[in-house]
Amino acid sequence: MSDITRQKIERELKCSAHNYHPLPVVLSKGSGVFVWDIEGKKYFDFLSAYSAVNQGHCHPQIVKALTQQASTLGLTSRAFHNDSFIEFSNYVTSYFGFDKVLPMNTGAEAVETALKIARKWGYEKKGIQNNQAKIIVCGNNFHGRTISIISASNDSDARGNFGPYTPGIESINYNDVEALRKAVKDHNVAAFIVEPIQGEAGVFVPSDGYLSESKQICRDSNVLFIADEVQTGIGRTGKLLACDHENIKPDILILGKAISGGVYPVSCVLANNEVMDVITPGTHGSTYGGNPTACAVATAALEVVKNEKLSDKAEELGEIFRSEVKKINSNMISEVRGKGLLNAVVIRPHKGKEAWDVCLKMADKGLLAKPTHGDIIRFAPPLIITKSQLEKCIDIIKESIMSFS
Ligand code: IF1
Repeated sequence: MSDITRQKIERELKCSAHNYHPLPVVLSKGSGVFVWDIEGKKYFDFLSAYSAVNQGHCHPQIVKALTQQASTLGLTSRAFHNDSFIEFSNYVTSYFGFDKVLPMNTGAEAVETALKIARKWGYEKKGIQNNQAKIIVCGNNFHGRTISIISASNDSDARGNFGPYTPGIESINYNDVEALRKAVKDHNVAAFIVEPIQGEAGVFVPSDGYLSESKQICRDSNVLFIADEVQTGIGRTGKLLACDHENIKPDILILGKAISGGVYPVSCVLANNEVMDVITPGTHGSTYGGNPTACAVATAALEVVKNEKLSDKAEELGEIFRSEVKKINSNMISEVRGKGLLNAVVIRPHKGKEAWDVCLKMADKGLLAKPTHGDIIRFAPPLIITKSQLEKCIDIIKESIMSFS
C-alpha cells in the first residue's frame, strides 16, 4: 500500500465510525465495469456496490436523468403532487405488474415499510388480534440494519448489544417448506419474508420449487408472501426478479439498490390494492420517498435494464462464470454456487491463506471482490460486463487462487 493511500485511509479512520473493514483501496472514479483508485490503478468491480450497480458505474443515461431532474425540480415532499412521481408510479407498477407502489429510499426502509403493511393488513384484513401479529423470517437472513430488522437476525455482529428487540418475529430454517407449513398454522402470522437467494449469508440458492411451494403454503393459510429482492432483483440472477425463476408473484415485492443503478438511493414496495390499501393518509411517509429526482433516476435505470437486456446477459454470463470457475483445479475452492451474475466461491484456507488473501491478490491483479462471513467470496460484476471481459476476470481469479496452491 502506498503512502498516499495509507494517509487517506488514516484520515477516514480518524473521522468516521468504524462500521466497515474495507479492502485497502481508495476509489475515486467509476465507469461501466471499471473503477479506478486514487493512484490511477484500474479494477474490474466484482462487487457492484453489493448489486446496486447492475447497469455499470455512472451509466450516461441514468446520470443524464439525474442531472436533468435535479436541476429542474429535485424535492417537493409528498405534501404536494409532482409530475415525476405520477409518471414513475404508473411506470414501475406496470413494469413489475402490481396495482400500487409505495416509494422509499433505502432497502431497509422498504423492508420496514413492507413489515408495517403486513402487520396492518393482518389486523384489518385477516382479523389478527391487536398487537399479536407475527412475521416469519428465515435464519441467516439479511434485510438491513434497523432495530426491527436486526431483531429478525441471528447474526451476532448485526444484532449484538442493540436490544431490546422488536417482538412478533419468528425465525425458521431457510429452504425448509415443512418449517414454514408448521409456522403458518398460527393464525397470528401475518406474513413470511424471504430473500429468494440469501445474498449476505453467502449466496445460498434454495432448492428448485422452494419459493413456489412457500408461496402456496402462505396462500393456503392467508399469510402474505413478501419477497425481499433488494439484492436479487433488477436482473441480477438472470431474470428481472429472482421470483421469476419459479413464476411466482409475491404479495409484497421489495426493491432497492439497482432500481436506481447506483446513482441515487431509491427503494420501493409494490403490492396489489387488497394489500396496499391498508395504507391511508398519515399512516406512512418519508421526506425523500418518491422525490422527483429519485423517480427520474429509477425510470432511466429500469429502462436500461430492459433496453440492454441485462437479465438475459446475466443468465448467459453466469453460466459461463460458474462452469469456468469450477474447472479451477485448486483445493482452496470448496464450492462454487449462484444464479445469474450473483455468485460465490467458498474458499478453504490453505497454507495460512484464506479468502481475504485471495481478495488482496485479485486486487493486485485488477479485480475487486470482498469476502462475506470470512470464507465466502461474492462475485457480482455489473451486468453489462462483456463475455471477453468476463473471461479475462476468470483468468485473474484463477491466477490469484493458483498463486497460493
Ligand atoms: C451493509 C450485506 C449485501 C440486502 C437485502 C435489504 C437490504 C440489503 C437482501 C438493505 C442490503 C447491503 C447493506 C450493506 C452491505 C450489503 C449486503 F452484506 F449487508 F448483506 F448486499 F449482502 N435486503 N445489503 O442485501 O438495503 O438499507 O442497505 O439499502 O449494511 O453492510 P439498504
